[in-house]
Amino acid sequence: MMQRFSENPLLTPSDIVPTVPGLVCECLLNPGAFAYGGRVGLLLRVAERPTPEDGWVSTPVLDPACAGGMRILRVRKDDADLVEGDPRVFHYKGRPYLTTLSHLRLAWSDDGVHFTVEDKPLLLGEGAYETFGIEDCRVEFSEGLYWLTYTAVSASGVAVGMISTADWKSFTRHGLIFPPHNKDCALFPEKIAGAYWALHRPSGMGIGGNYIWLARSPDRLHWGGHTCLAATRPGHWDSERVGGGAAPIRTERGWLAIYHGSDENVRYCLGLLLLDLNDPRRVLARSERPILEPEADYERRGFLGDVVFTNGHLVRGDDLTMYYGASDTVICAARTSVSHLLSTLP
Ligand code: MAN
Repeated sequence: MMQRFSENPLLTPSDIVPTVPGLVCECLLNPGAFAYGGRVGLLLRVAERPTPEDGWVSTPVLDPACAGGMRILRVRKDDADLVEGDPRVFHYKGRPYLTTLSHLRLAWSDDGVHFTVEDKPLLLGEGAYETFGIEDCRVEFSEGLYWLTYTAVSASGVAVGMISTADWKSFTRHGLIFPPHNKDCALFPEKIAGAYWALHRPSGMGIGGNYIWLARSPDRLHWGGHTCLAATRPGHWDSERVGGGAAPIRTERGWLAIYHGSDENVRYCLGLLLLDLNDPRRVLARSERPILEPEADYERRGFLGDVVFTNGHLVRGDDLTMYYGASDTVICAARTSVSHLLSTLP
């Protein structure tokens, strides 16, 4: 259903200059995508960790009290207080930590295929709610500003932060717009029925699950009118968790949203939701089968194998270019048309 670029992967961790000496980029993933000044911009998630040492687990944590604003937590592998999980997380003394620290960095391209990555981070985690980093940023242009919605991670939880910019040089931080546990927040590109709308993904504890929700707001800061749009489907490719991608696309049949879903084997695929144009709380259709699933070698093997995950795309007329993270390690792209995607829905 989608044609992978023959140039894939477009960017890999070796394209990244580490933020500070002693760190290495382990994962390059999940870019937001936008057009600016005639170029294509990607807002990459760069996930770094200290150079691996035999017998040790170590991770960077942002800490304003430390020199350079960062400290390294270093634990012996045989420490009885260490519990390792999947490659992304570990527990130490009963507390969860991420194995990498993420920041957001820009890459630019004239053709949407060949990208040059900036040498320095654009945005680093700031303040008490971003000490474990910032991740998976959606970028939406509306009313003259780019609106960035991203995952803010700290010991207090996983939440959604928002930043706006006009020129990619100065930024306004709006703080957290959804408290923990929440991520995968995408703003709609325009107002509907006089309100701003956002997809987001709270996580239910015990009752409920990792479902896609919709909220509306008078000002993008205060959200209410909550509706659950899509739950996981037992026995399907999206049985364990679902979450929205980039901003839904306006089409003549409705708002077309690309979302990710994973199953009990932590295999991440992509599918579609179609929402009513005038009332996006109404789900008109949903993909039975994925529109993209991990098949290429670079999608099957990596930091977390069997993952395709998107939070950035560009639409020009009927053409859609989707940028995505593959195996939580490299950045790829695939193309299709909006009309073709619509034709796959009932
Ligand atoms: C999950 C994964 C990780 C991410 C954390 C925190 O474990 O998506 O990549 O770092 O959540 O958001």
